[in-house]
Amino acid sequence: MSTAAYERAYVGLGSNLADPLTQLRRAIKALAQLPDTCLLSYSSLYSSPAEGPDGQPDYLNAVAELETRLSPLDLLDALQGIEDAQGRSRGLRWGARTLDLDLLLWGRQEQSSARLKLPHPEMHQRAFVLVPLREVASALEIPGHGLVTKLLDAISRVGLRVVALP
Ligand code: ROI
Repeated sequence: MSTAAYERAYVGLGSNLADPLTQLRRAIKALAQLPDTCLLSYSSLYSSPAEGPDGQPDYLNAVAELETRLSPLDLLDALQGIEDAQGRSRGLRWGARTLDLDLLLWGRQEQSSARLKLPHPEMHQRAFVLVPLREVASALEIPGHGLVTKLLDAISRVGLRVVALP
């Protein structure tokens, strides 16, 4: 049993293959069952056009708020275990995927290793992350980048719409 303190962590969920609504609902159930971790809340599920390479189906995105005693790397391993269990294949870097779980924030930790960068390096400029994140943590500040609400003022939310409530 770990003696580590609990930290607040945020996970971004995304899917654009194989029935994304089912993928995200399954992933949320799996997050609720992680060891040494409580699922505190999760956002509405948002449909959004794929950012990056053209020609992909729209994504379904959401954010989950956790309290965890897992270290960042143990949590990352656990998230990759959920992705693998839901048939994620690791092909193209920005290709379509059944399930993508991004560790966005782990406490106020800032780190940059080959496997894990915290905060997630693109989160502060992605509406499909910031809009659901604001829903679960309206006063949150991203270390190095500022308040989620302020960041949202600066970016476009075109195409993002709620398709299912939490
Ligand atoms: N675009 C959207 N809208 N949502 C995602 O989750 C997402 N994930 C990705 C890339 C390909 C960058 N585009 C995305 O990995």
